[in-house]
Amino acid sequence: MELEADLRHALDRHELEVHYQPVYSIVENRLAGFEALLRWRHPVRGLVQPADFIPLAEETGLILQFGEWVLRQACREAANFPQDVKVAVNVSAVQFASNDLLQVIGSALRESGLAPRRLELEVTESVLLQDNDAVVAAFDRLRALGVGISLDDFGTKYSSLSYLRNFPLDKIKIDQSFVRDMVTREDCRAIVRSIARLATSLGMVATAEGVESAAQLELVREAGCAEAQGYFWGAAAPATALDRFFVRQP
Ligand code: G
Ligand code: G
Ligand code: MN
Ligand code: NA
Repeated sequence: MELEADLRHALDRHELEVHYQPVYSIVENRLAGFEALLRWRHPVRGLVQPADFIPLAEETGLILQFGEWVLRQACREAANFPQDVKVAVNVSAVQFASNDLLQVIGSALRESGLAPRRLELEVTESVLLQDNDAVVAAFDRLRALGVGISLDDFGTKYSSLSYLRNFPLDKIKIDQSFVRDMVTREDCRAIVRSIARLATSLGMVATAEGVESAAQLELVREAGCAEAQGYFWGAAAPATALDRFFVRQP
C-alpha cells in the first residue's frame, strides 16, 4: 500500500512533528503542561492526523521507532519549557510490550536533562489488557523514577474499574465525548462528576478532555476535575508557537 510505503520513510525524511496541546490546572488557574501529539507532514497529503496513521504504524511495528522518536523529541523540547510545566506523551500497547521501553525513557530523560517528574505517559486500556504483572512492574519502575502514568480515554470501551484497583495510576483522562454534551445533558454531567469523584478518592487527578467553551469549563470544574484541556485554551501547536501559553492566564 502506498501510504504504508510512505510511512516507512516518514522518519528518515523528517516528516514527523510533535505538536503540543496545553493542559490547565483549573484549580490553580495555571498552565500545568502539554500533551505531545504526533503529526505526519506528508509531501502530498499535507498534515496527516494520528487517527489516520497511528493504527497503521501499530500494525506494521513502525510505532516502536516513531514512539521512541516522540519520547526523545518531547523530552528535548519540554526541557526548554518553564520548570513547572510538564509534558504528557502517548505510549501505545506495542511499545509497552517491547523490552526496551524503560531504557528508551531513561535515555530520553538523561539526554534531555528533563526532570522525570515533568514527564507523564498516557496509556489506553489496551496497555492494561496485556500481561498484568509485566505492566504493573513497568509502571512501578517508572513511578519510582517520578514519571506519572495517566489512563487516557476513560469512559469509552470497557473501562473496567478493576484497572483502577490493579494498576498504579496517577491520573484519569475523561474522554471528550462526555465533556462535549455536559451543557445539555444531565447524564453526562453525572458521569463526569462520578469519574472525577472516583479518581479523587483514589488519590488520582481527573483531567477533562475536549473543553471548548467557558460553560463546559465551569461544569467540569464543578464536577471536580482538577485539570482540563481543549480548544477553549488551544489546539496542539509546534513547540515554537507555545509562547502565548507561557505568559497568558486563562
Ligand atoms: O491530535 P489528535 O487529537 O488527532 O490525536 C488523536 C489520538 O492519537 C490521541 O488521542 C492519541 O491517542 C493518539 N496519538 C497522538 N500522538 C500519539 C503518539 O505519539 N503515540 C501514540 N501511540 N498515539 C498518539
Ligand atoms: O486520543 P487523545 O484524547 O489523546 O487525543 C485527543 C484528540 O482530540 C486529538 O485528536 C485532538 O486534536 C482532539 N481535541 C483536542 N481538544 C479538543 C477539543 O476541545 N474539541 C475536540 N472536538 N477535539 C479536541
Ligand atoms: Mn492522549
Ligand atoms: Na483521550
